[in-house]
Formats: sequence, structure tokens, C-alpha cells
Amino acid sequence: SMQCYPGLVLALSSLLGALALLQLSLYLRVPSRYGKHEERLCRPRGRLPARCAWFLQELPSFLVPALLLALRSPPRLEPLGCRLLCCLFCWHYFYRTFIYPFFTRGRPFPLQLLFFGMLFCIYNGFLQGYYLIYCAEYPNDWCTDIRFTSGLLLFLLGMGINIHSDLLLRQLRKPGEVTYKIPQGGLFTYISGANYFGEIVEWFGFAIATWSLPAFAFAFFTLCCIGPRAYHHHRYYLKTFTDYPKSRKALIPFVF
Ligand code: NDX
Repeated sequence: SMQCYPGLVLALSSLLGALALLQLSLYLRVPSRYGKHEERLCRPRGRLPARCAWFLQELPSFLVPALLLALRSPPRLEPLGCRLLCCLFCWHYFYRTFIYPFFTRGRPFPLQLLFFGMLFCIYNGFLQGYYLIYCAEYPNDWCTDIRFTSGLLLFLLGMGINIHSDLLLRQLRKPGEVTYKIPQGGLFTYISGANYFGEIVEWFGFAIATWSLPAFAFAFFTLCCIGPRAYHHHRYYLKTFTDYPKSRKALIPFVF
């Protein structure tokens, strides 16, 4: 049966960190080609409706850790911290897999990116789940540790911002519409990438609550993946809308 191999966790986390840097070098200058940054005419290729694409892409991030948690024998009941943290991860991906896709009004998603996105979700879902369920050790009072409590608070705050911002974006379109408008309300008042800001806060909160290398590697990956994307969204808005609010920043309120 499965057991903890610390070397495996170290190797997978390092590779995730390396992927984050690769991501940064690839997408700092040019955005990843989906949504408003897709070059429709230049690159005709397969697409899947946004609904199916997001469902399929994110499903492994829910399924893999959920299965690891459910199938471990003997079940790991102690310490409480491990199960709680694994449930937090699954909770986010329950939302992203079973709720977000069914409401999205996004454009069809490129198959090629879907394939890589799915591979990424399998990889990361395995790493986070495997670490928490087979490797992590926490004292029994971890739930009252300042790292756990402050991390959990950040996680919940970030998730709230992310879900609320996703909702504001969705309400910009009527069903069937694919045009872009200026996002308004919530944190969009201050930044163009409010949904991304929430997601980044969320995963840094998760990293602090788990205090683990895999979770910090994932938070760093998230930052390198959607940080530049927030900047590209911001540039797109400035270029497209002459009446775009001048005081609005890309990702960090009042700063950048
Ligand atoms: N999916 C994470 N890399 C990614 C998919 C792409 O969950 O090969 C990372 C995720 C993947 C990426 C994933 C990993 C790396 C990949 C990359 C593709 C290439 C890259 C695989 C897995 C790669 C290497 C080389 C390292 C292997 O029509 P539309 O779609 O634009 O409509 C949008 C709409 N909208 C508007 N509507 C009206 N007016 C406006 N002005 C609008 N602006 C937007 O809102 C969408 O329907 C919706 C949201 O759009 P957008 O662009 O703001 O967000 P989006 O990027 O689609 O993300 C959606 C949510 C969001 O909450 C975000 O925080 C979260 O997913 N997310 C996204 C990406 C990654 C991630 C979280 C994470 O890293 N944690």
C-alpha cells in the first residue's frame, strides 16, 4: 500500500516551482491564449464549450485528493489538521468543478490548453492530497496554531473575493453573449484582476495554514500563472476602453 516518500514530495514540489518559473518566462510578455487573449484568426483549432472545458479541466483537482482521502487504508483520522486541510482544498475544487462551470458564460476553450490544464490539475491534486494524507504531521492542537488560524482566515477571505468576483464577471453578459465590458463593483473598483487577486490570497492562505512546501509551491505557481494574466487583462482594458477608470490598478489595490 502507499506510504510517504519525502523525496517524492520534494521532487514534485521542486518541479512545480520550476513550472511556475517556466510559466512566468512564457507568459510575462504574451498572455496565455484563452478567453480575451485568444488569437481567433491566426490559430484555428479545436475548442470545447467553456462549460465542459472547465468541468473536465478542474475535475482531477477535486477527484484525486478526494479519492486519496477516502481510499486510504487504514483511514487516517489523526491529526484533525490533515483532514481539515485536505477538505479545504477539495472544497475549492468542488466549487471550481461542480458550480463555476455550470454558470460560466465564457467563450469556448482551446482543446490544447485544456489538455495541459488537466495534466496540471492531476499533478497538483496528487501532490497536495498525497502530502496531506500520507506525509503531513501536525501537533494535535494545530487547529489553534496562529499559522493555521490566520492561514484559514486568508483562505476564506480569498475564496470569498474570488467567488464574488467570478459572479460580477458573469453578470456582465446575458446568456449567449460573448462581448467584453468594463467590470464594476467589489474589488473591481480598485483592480482589473479581482478574481485573480482572490485566488492568489486564497492559496497563500492555504500555504500558511498547511505550512508545507507543496502548498507554498502551488501558491507560487498560482501567482506566476494568473499574476501576469491580470496584468495582460489590465492592458487589454486600457487599450479597448477609452473610458476605463484611470485609478484602477492591475492586481494590487493602489500599488500595481
Ligand atoms: N486553470 C489554473 N503552462 C488554468 C487553465 C489554463 O484553474 O501550458 C491554471 C486554472 C492553464 C492553467 C490552469 C495552468 C497552466 C497552463 C494553462 C494553459 C497554458 C498553461 C496549462 C490549469 C501551460 C505550462 C507551460 C507551465 C505547462 O469569454 P471569456 O472566457 O473571456 O469570459 C470570461 C469572463 N470575462 C468577462 N466577461 C465580460 N466582460 C469582461 N470584461 C470579462 N472578463 C472576463 O469571465 C470568463 O468566462 C470569466 C473569467 O475570465 P478570466 O479571464 O477573468 O478568468 P480565467 O483565466 O478564465 O479563470 C477563471 C477562474 C478565476 O477565478 C481564476 O482565479 C481561476 O479560474 N484560475 C485560473 C487559472 C489557474 C488558476 C486559477 C490557478 O492557478 N489557481
